Amino acid sequence: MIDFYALTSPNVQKIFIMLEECELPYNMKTVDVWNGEQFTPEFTKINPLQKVPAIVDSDGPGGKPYTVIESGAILIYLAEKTGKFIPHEPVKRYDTIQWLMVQVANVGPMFGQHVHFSRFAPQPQEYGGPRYRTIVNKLYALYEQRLTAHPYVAGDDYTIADMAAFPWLRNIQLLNVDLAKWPHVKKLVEKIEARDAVKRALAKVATIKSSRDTASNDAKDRFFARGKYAIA
Ligand SMILES: N[C@@H](CCC(=O)N[C@@H](CS)C(=O)NCC(=O)O)C(=O)O
Repeated sequence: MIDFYALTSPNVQKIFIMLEECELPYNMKTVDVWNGEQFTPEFTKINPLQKVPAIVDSDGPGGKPYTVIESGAILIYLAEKTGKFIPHEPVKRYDTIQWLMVQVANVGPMFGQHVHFSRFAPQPQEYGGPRYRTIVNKLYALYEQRLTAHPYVAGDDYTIADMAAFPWLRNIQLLNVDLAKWPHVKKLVEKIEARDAVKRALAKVATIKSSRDTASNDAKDRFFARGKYAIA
């Protein structure tokens, strides 16, 4: 059985999708990051980075419990555990891994900064605003170009590279992006949204209540590492 430490964010959605695609049984354990539950000693033992997602697989390597943090590492772990959604043929496998890395090293952090500076930071953001908007647009352009030549992010097959990119690429309301500008990205998003496992995953996410809009100012300061929580 897999204990899955979760909430609603795109990085967590990737893991819901993979678990549902692989039909792996799991216990969902929500961590209310908007109210500081990621900072408890119990959760910090599971993930010293104090972020979701994280999983604890009771049937890990050698049949022993094993903990995995970081959405990209969790996707690779589950793909190798099940032999699914990561091709065996070397070129296809490395194509999958490198496009997964493009997502975790660029899309996740930069889209996250864009959301922060456009939605949560004091306005107007004359420096951070245009900087992260530009980076987001350049990343959409990269995926658009890639998907003009290939049906899926890593090539011919639906892989963990798609599952990683999809929750961010479809997050158009939060990002304030018009997908009409990126027709091949739009096509991929629609294709993945139509999958039964993805529908099940998104339905699970929809059952989780986020405290984003109700968290206290102090909890938000801690979440955003600002005010009295800033470290000089
Ligand atoms: N690189 C990590 C990022 C995870 C992440 O940013 N998680 C957010 C979800 S909202 C979180 O737990 N934030 C809590 C915090 O930063 O205190 C991954 O891809 O798993």
